[in-house]
Amino acid sequence: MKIERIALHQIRMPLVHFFETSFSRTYSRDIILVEVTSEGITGWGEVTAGENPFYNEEWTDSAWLILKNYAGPRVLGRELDSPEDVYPLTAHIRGHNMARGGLEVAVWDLEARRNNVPLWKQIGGGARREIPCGVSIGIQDSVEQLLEKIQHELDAGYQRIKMKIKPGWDVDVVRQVRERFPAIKLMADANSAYTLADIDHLKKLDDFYLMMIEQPLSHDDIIDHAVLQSKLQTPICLDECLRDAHQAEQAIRLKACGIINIKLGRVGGFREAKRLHDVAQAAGIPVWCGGMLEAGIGRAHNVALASLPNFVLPGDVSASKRYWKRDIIRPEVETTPHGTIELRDAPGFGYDLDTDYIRSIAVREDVVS
Ligand code: OSB
Ligand code: MG
Repeated sequence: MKIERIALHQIRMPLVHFFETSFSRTYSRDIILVEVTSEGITGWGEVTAGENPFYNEEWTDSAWLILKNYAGPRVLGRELDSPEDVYPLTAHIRGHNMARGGLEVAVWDLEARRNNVPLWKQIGGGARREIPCGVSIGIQDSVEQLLEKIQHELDAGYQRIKMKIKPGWDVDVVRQVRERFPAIKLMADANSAYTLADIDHLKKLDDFYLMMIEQPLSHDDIIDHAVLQSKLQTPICLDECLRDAHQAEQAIRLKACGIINIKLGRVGGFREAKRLHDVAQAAGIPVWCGGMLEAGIGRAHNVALASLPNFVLPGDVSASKRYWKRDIIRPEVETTPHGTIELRDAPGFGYDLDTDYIRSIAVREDVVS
């Protein structure tokens, strides 16, 4: 397949509720959609970079420039044997996995459409027909608000609750959540807000039998996580610091984690996500699919990813309406009453694009040359 055209569309979408992590509060997303065309068939990808370089080094504007000036030109006009070729073609670029990944996943979607198969089948997934779903709940203005939100999501059927923590919003808040909800599957995500100096404080979280604590230490650290894990009963789940399968293999070897969060953008797309999945599976480490407040394309790609065999824990993949008044796909992503998302059998990522709506919320568009 030869990629004949690569178009970039940046859209702006306000969130239904702000989302607060230890690093920032987000009210509105600026998302780049990547459209790739070959022989009249089009594939779509979504770039998961945030609006600021606070989760990792990437943000919407950096991703735009990487796609336009580096990743796009390396793939445009190339004869590809398979979507697997995109990752090595752009590997000369250091970092910027989310920009590279937005293009890579678009080529996978294109290949699935060329073969007239659903994306989950194209990537070798389909181990389950329903994806178990959890929710990620941001830091709130009050504990009462957090408790209400958790109750609301449990009523909707979600299978596990992830709460964001940061210094000043951690042990006491988790204790109150546990008192109110003694039996739920509960976990906490710190987004790198602590250091090894906080070991004694973090050890208090062991009292609340959390499923895991996600990325407590620095965004680029593995070694200190290994030290912390040796002192904690609660499994550590790594997110930010695992950018490829090799780093996951190193983290597993050092016993830095018991669980891994896989995000398509963070690792540069499906090829590396699958490799990371395989490394974890071989080591007996369960994985789950993380989220980056995606619009419909990224959300649908996550559903496909989460159908691989070792995605045995509920992911941060949830219904469109939790994020958007109106999503960019039809139908929107919906959950069953028992907190799952069903795979769809339409070719590619499985949903229709609402192109009129995308056009109406586009803030810039360009083609790679
Ligand atoms: O660390 O998993 C994270 C959102 C933005 C940046 C980082 C993270 C998150 C989430 C939200 O937890 C997951 C989602 O609901 O999309
Ligand atoms: Mg996380």
